Amino acid sequence: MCQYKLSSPKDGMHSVMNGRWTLVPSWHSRLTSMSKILAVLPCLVIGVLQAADPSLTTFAKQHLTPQFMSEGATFGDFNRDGKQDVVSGPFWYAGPTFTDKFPIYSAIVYDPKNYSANFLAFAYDVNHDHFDDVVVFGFPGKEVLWYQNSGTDQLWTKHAILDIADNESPTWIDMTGDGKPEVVCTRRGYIGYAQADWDNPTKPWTWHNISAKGGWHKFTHGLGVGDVNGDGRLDILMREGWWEQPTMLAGDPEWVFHTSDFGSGGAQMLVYDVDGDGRNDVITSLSAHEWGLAWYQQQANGSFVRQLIMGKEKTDSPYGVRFSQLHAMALSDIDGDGLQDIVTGKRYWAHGPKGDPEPNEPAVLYWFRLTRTAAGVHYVPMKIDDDSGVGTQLTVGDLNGDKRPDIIVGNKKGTFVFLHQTKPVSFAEWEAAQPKSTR
Ligand SMILES: [Ca+2]
Ligand SMILES: [Ca+2]
Ligand SMILES: [Ca+2]
Ligand SMILES: [Ca+2]
Repeated sequence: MCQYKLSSPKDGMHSVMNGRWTLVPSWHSRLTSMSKILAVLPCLVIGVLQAADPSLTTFAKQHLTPQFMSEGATFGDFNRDGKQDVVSGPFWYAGPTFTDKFPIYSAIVYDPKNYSANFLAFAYDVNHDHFDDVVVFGFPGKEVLWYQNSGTDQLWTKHAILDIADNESPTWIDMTGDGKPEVVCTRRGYIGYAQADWDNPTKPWTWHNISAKGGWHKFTHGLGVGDVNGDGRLDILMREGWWEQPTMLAGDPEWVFHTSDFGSGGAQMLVYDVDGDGRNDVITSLSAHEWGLAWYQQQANGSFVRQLIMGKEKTDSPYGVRFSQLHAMALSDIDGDGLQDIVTGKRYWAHGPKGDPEPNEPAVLYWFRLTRTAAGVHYVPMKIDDDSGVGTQLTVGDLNGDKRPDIIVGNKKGTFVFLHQTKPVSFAEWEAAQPKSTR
């Protein structure tokens, strides 16, 4: 047994970091004529003064393993060396190289035509010993566990959080605002959350219903947590609407339900003010096993209007891009322009090589760059890779400490890290690299 080498503890670095460049492309993309350039000359001068030359965002791909052991992945500092490490399935991979792996539990390699028992993972120091532990959501409808970091190369101790977590996009987030995360999912037909006794997180966690009983089951798709109405409290979303977190949670009051049509059930539902009008909007995959990506623009009266980003037909996208099965989503400001972009991709072989639309098309990974112009809001699809895709969870965060967001994927093609890189280019090179409108 050997102990992980310790130095400079650095806990809980999971916030997505904003980049700090590409000011130039953000306004350059808006300028298509000299008249426009002249009209914004004062801003242009400021932009030139503030910004470096334009940069292209690319990602260096690392395939940590081709073996299918999970459909989620995340990161934490598991050996307390100040470097972020990757975890997916039974192994964590030591940063910054991710070439050495260490076991958490006994590994099972699955046939990609079947399913793993590890769908999502989150890193958190559950027992406050300064070692990040790992929370694992198993197969939909099965248990949620936390694995206690052994601090050695010995297997970690397994603890129960919840016997049943229904829904295919359950999550781990501080929804109540007490500074500690909860498990949010559905269970036995109710939406709710599980809370630890943080003085002893190995004790059974307490489940709280927040809804009336519904028809939700273990394979129900689509779930999100975000502040839909902007009152500072996080609400819960599913495809049929959202539940408003009340001012007080004591006594488990039923949350007020607001009906809305957010598609037929996607993945992680994201809440963000896409158009910058002060009202939060909703971004979601329209169907986890079929087609579609949209944002739902919140109106002044609280209703939502669907704005399609990508659909079933190539003509649905202004850039002619289409792919199926967006079963994992995340928000991150990939290009550092201050606007949160979307990271998603195609789930590879969700139901094997013959199930669902186009299971054998390239397993792509994309970021969709949010762009606001005088003409409105749109997303520019930027391809990252075409031989990885997603599973049921992807994580975006700064793995290597350069303050630029990296991407981690675990799925039936294995475990992947995509390290963010920037390449200074000329305006002409930058323009040539941009997806072209097909309209
Ligand atoms: Ca580390
Ligand atoms: Ca709220
Ligand atoms: Ca808005
Ligand atoms: Ca951005």
